[in-house]
Amino acid sequence: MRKIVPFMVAFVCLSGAAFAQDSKSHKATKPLVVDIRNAQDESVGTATLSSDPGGVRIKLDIKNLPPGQHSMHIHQVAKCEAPDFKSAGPHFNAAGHTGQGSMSGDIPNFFLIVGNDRTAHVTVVAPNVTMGKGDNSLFTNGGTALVIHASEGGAPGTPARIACGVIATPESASDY
Ligand SMILES: [Cu+2]
Repeated sequence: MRKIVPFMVAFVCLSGAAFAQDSKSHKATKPLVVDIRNAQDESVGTATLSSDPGGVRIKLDIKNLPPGQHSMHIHQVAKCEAPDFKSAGPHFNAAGHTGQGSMSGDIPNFFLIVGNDRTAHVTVVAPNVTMGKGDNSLFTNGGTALVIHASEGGAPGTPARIACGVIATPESASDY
């Protein structure tokens, strides 16, 4: 027994050091799970955000949304107030972003397709944003919001906002 204890102490120290180094180098890539809620303030699934070489990867696991094709964007304000989610503000557009006809929070050529079982499981990369520092970070000015709109082809103009998830600055804000 006496011989085992020093060995275990050494092992714990080593693994602790390895963990510290690992978490440091992966700070910006730590996935963030966003709870998405509908106008009745019920959870309709999650979006798992992670850093991607092409921007921010968004893995959607949706349940209980109306079937059909929905547009989805990142909006400016980290506030989702049911039922209309106007609180999320306009599309997120970083200071100085001059993408041709697109805003930072747009996800070009993407529609969320919800099946007849009211679920969707899809991953998409938002190309004009990051989870790091800087103007186009999702965490700039306290965060942003993921907004899902009603099916296309409904009322003219901008389709209503039917679901919203706060992309809040992580508690470890100093990491960003
Ligand atoms: Cu939108």
